Formats: sequence, C-alpha cells, structure tokens
Amino acid sequence: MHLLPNSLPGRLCAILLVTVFFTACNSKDDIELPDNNIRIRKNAKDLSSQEMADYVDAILTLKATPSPYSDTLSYYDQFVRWHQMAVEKKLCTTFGVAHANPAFPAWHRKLLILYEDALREVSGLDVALPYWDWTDQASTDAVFSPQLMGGNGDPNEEYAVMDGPFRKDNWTVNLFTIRTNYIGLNPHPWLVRNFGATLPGPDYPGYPVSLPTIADINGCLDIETYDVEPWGCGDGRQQESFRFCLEGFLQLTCDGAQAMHNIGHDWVAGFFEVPVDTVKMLPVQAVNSFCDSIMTGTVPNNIRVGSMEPLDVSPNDPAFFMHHCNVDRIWYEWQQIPGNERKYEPVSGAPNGYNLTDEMYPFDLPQFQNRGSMNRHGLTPESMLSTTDLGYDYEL
Ligand SMILES: [Cu+2]
Repeated sequence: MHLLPNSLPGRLCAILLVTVFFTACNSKDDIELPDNNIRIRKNAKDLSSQEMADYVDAILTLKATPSPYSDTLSYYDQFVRWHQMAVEKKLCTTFGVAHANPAFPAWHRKLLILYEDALREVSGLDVALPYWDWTDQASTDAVFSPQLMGGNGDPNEEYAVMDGPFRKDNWTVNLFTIRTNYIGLNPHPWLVRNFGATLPGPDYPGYPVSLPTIADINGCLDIETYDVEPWGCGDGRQQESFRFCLEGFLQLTCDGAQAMHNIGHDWVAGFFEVPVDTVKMLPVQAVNSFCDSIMTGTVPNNIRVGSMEPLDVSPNDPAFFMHHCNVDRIWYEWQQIPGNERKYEPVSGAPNGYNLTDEMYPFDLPQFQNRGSMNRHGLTPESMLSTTDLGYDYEL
C-alpha cells in the first residue's frame, strides 16, 4: 500500500494527520471522498431520478472545476487530455497503452476509476458510474434521455445536441482531434451526435453501424483466452482473444468493419455530409505533443463526424464514460467465470505498456504524481484486475 503522498509537504501533512488523529488537513494530496463502502455500478435505466440528477450535476461541476493536474484544463477536460495523450503516443511510436493492445480494458478501467473518484470528490456525493447496456433498449433510452446525456443531434443544426444537460449552450468542447484522417471533420465546440448514421465508401466509415447484440457479447464472454500475439487488432482471429473481441477491431490493420466497443463509438457519433465547397479536399495539420511533430493530411471538406468518433478526444462526450462503463462491465462479467479471475496476457516480453506489471502512460508521468489519488489504485494492468479491490461491483 502506498498511502504516503510523494511530495514533502504531503508527507508532513500525512504525519500531522496521524499525529492529530484525523484533524482536518488541507493538503491537495488528500482528497476527501464520501465513504469507503463498495459502490454498485448500475444499469442507467435503474437509476432513481435523484441518482440521475446527482450524476449529471457532478459531471457539470467537474467541468467547472480547474484540474488539480494542469493549469490550463478543467478537471473534466483533464480526462479528455489523458485519453488524447495515450493516442498521441501511439501515433508516434506505433504502440501505445490505451488501444489496440492487451492493456485496453485495464487502461480504461484506470481512467474510469479516476473519473468516478473525481466525481465523488467534487460533488461530495457517493456517486457510482452507471453503465449503458447497448443490448437493452430501455437502457439506451435512459442514457440518451434529457435527464442523463441528452438525445440525438438536431439535423437542422449540423447534428448539435440541443437537449439535456450537455446541450449546445451548456457544454463546451475544448480539445480537438489530432488524428490526421479526422482533423477538420469534428470542428464543433459543442457535442454532435447522429445515432447509427453511416456513409458509403471506404472511409467514414464505409460499413453499416448498429449496436452490438446479446449474441455478440456472449460470443466474447465464451472466449477463454484473454489475449494472443501479435497483441494488436484482431487479424481474422476475433474468436481467439477476449480482448480482440471486446475492443472490436476485426482486422489486423485496425481498418474496415468494427464491432463491440469500437462500433459503439461509431453509433453514438454518426457520420454525415454537409454542402460541398468548390475545394474537395482540405489540407489539415495538428501538433502531436508526445513527439512534438506536426500531423498532416487531407480530409474531404464535406464530411463531418460526431464527437464520439475521433478516438483521441472521444471523451468530450460524457456518454463516453457510460459506454466504457459497459465495456468494463463485460470484462467484469468475463472475470466472474471460474478460472478467468486474474487472467491477463502478456506477463512479460511485449512492448512496454502491454505487460501485466508495466506502468500505464500517461498516468505514470511525474507531472501527474502531485496527488496521492493518482496512485491510490495502482498504475499497472495487474492493479486493475479486481474491481472489489478498486471498491466497486456491477449490478448485472
Ligand atoms: Cu479509449
């Protein structure tokens, strides 16, 4: 257990804390959380109206609170940035820790537990993350109701979200994609959604988009192996690795048709066309802060995508966290099968960030070690294997 904070003031504060028997100690290393009971993450449709209101209010408070990890971001946007940093690293190194590799479920479990802790910290309420069961229409209806995430975008407003707590005039998007094939396709500083909409052709996305079914999920749960080499995006071996199956890449190249987690992003975001200008393709560029390089490319200037589509900044839409809570729940369900409890491959020998005891980027960066709360739950895939150790369970 690493309970002592890293900084000297933090350590003095911790010693003082013990000395004066829990007299208030206001170091930023010690966040106050409502209680230490095990939290139950429920299906969104089973939340009471009060639980829905508390969850939404906590998210809005998080957006209005400065990040304790950065001088320039809100606490909510810090989560978007962490996700983007993981993608930036992958764009520069051909591997990263968050996607298309064995740590995908563990990396996102880490992001979610930090997010849940942050919501509890800023609200003072014992908030548990609710999940969106893609196969349950009542769950979909609850998630995208005005009481939770708000609904589909308005076709007359380029599919801007116009209802609910995260509507256009009440929620600002501050971080934009650096993925070369998406820069310019989601320029809106508000949320955009066009549920289930697809476009033909090889890109954006070029395949039908529908939510995963119970059979799809059971197909993944039946797979006994956690992951297999080459530790990337499925290569026609979707049924050989639980992680391939859950993440939802169907091909080694990561292109083409998608399933499960990946297609959930596609479904919420949607794809659409806007009137064509005389210039057909737009040159685009953005800076990748991981390798300090300029990402360049060209994109069709008449294609737009919703906020959940550009992978790096997809947490801009708070529905991201309800989607990923369901991904986490499916991993949890798989872990309940006898023999699967602590399964994880690879233990060692793969690129750094993939292995059981590797620390996960960017949570391991020194600049994010200023609070004990970053390390409370550990930084490795191994430390993410038991939800009970992390303080929560799922109501299935
Ligand atoms: Cu992700």
